[in-house]
Amino acid sequence: MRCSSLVGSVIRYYPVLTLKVFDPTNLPDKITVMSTQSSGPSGSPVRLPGIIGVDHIGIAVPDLEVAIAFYQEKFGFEVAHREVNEEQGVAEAMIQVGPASHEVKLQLLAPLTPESAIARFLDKSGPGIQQLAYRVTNIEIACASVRARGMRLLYESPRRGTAGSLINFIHPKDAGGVLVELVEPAAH
Ligand code: V0V
Repeated sequence: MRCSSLVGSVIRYYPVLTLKVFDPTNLPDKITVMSTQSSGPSGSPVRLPGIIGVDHIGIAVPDLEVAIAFYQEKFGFEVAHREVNEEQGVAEAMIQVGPASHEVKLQLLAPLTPESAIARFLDKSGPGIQQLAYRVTNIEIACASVRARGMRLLYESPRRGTAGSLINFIHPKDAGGVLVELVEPAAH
């Protein structure tokens, strides 16, 4: 096989490998996102780039203080972090379930205004699980891949989430009826 046709075959069948060869400055996530497929050549699933676990489960509550007292009294859970996010229209508390600081947390979300997403959720469904948040290493890359896989994101660009994180959401109608949040924690 001539050299040029060999190179052509490599580019045609191994685009990810080719990028790696010609641009060594690309990080693994950046290479992987070039593959917009959700399954590999052998049919095996390709994980959404950068997902490293469940970050938190968001629970809509009408009153934050009452909800915190409930989780403290009934489960003995500690509050790890509190803040108000005006843009999202929420007062929130991150609840630590066990002793490890990096584990999945509960996020209690109370509405600041009757127009907020949490107020609308409470009106329609009552208190309960409102969202599932996956932690990602790079939100831009994860979002590009979500779009490439045909799922709608709620925001054009990531917005500010808890503790300086960056967040975006996949529409529940595109995510099996679950409001999925992608969260890239702030660098410490
Ligand atoms: C709505 N639907 C849901 C849902 N909310 N399904 C599952 N889980 C939810 N949480 C369904 C709803 O029943 C409808 O289905 C359909 O989706 C369209 O709903 P909609 O009438 O458009 O409802 P809205 O106007 O309440 O909007 C829903 C969305 C809204 C998802 C667009 O909640 C939103 O923008 N959420 C993203 C922002 C957010 O949630 N912020 C608060 C958390 P049918 O009836 O048509 O079948 S802030 C946060 O998490 C922070 C700060 C952080 O983590 O750092």
